[in-house]
Amino acid sequence: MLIDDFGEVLKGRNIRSGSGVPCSYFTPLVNYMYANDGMDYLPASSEGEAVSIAAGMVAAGRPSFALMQNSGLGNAVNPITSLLYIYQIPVVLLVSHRGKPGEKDEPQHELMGQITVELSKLCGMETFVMQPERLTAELEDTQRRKVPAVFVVPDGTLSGGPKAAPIALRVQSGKVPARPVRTFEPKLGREDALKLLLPLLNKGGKEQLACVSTTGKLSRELFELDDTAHDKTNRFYMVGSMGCAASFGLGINRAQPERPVMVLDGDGALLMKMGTLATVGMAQPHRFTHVMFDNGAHDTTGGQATASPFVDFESVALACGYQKADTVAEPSEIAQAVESHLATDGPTFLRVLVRTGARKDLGRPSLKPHDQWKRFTSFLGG
Ligand SMILES: Cc1ncc(C[n+]2csc(CCOP(=O)(O)OP(=O)(O)O)c2C)c(N)n1
Repeated sequence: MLIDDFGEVLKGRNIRSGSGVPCSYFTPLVNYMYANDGMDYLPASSEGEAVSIAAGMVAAGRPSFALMQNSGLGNAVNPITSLLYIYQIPVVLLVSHRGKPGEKDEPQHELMGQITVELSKLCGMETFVMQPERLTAELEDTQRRKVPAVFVVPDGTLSGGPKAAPIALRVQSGKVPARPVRTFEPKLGREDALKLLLPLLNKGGKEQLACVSTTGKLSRELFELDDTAHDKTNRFYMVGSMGCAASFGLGINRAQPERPVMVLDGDGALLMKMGTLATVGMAQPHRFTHVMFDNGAHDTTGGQATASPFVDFESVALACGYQKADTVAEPSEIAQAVESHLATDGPTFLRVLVRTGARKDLGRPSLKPHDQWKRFTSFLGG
């Protein structure tokens, strides 16, 4: 199928944006996305991140795809099962079929080639082997039913199109000035620190912020603090897909650049998908405040240590292209620091040091994932 024809099919379904980690089978599509005005392609650091970016774009009203090599399907299984599937987010997944049985390919693709279609189905995805003559109808049908779907793309399905512009690689070192060494110690637990943020999260107005909170006890606490009546429509509690809060928030801001997005992350979650800091730095979302609640632990699962105390996140975020980065631990400074980040042209990064531990009677969001999705997309106007 010539890529221009495929592009027309996408446009016909109003799919004009996507993210991904490439496979050579998708070279025509990636080049096409860059060459065509009105199409938006954001390269991702990992396939799971691409899924989550596309999900954020869809949340904000832009039908989107995530493309990947089938070897990357393994990297994306968790966001597919615990984000797309449970919330029923209609992202179109394009998965190449390296190692297709009967075709000669390299040894690393052999097993994944045999299980790609089955694996996709096992992940709860409606799965199609892409056939040009059926594509429009299948896309139309899955979009009408608002379900995620996987299109497995055999070798040679997409062809033609423009050549890629050469990469102009010119890097700078030493961009992050040395900062004075300071030491911080946490005074508050995560829930008490979250409490300080509520007035900022709940500020109404025309440009009310969208808040995406990470998996684990942080989201459970935030929900219990003031959303048990289910009226905080600007919240998205990411109950699974650990590490994907920032990429989801990035997708939202990509689709609605004027919408302020605040991501409430954990140190374990952020470390799991640290490549996302670079993707955020590349994408430069201007209204993007990334707040990491750092307790040096996987607190939710029992307080096991993370590598966070060894990492100077401020420097990492700045080195990745964030415009501002700070660390804060004093209770009297937390809300002010967040407020100042919200007022700054982003992306910005704030590390909030907190103590481990949570209350014993902590519940879980009583809003079902798909109801949460409907509430959030309607807040975003989608
Ligand atoms: C992919 C994946 N691995 C492991 C888990 C189990 N898990 C749930 S929450 C969590 C800890 C998250 O740590 P962090 O982001 O630092 O947040 P905290 O619990 O400390 O607030 C882990 C490991 C998971 N949900 N998903």
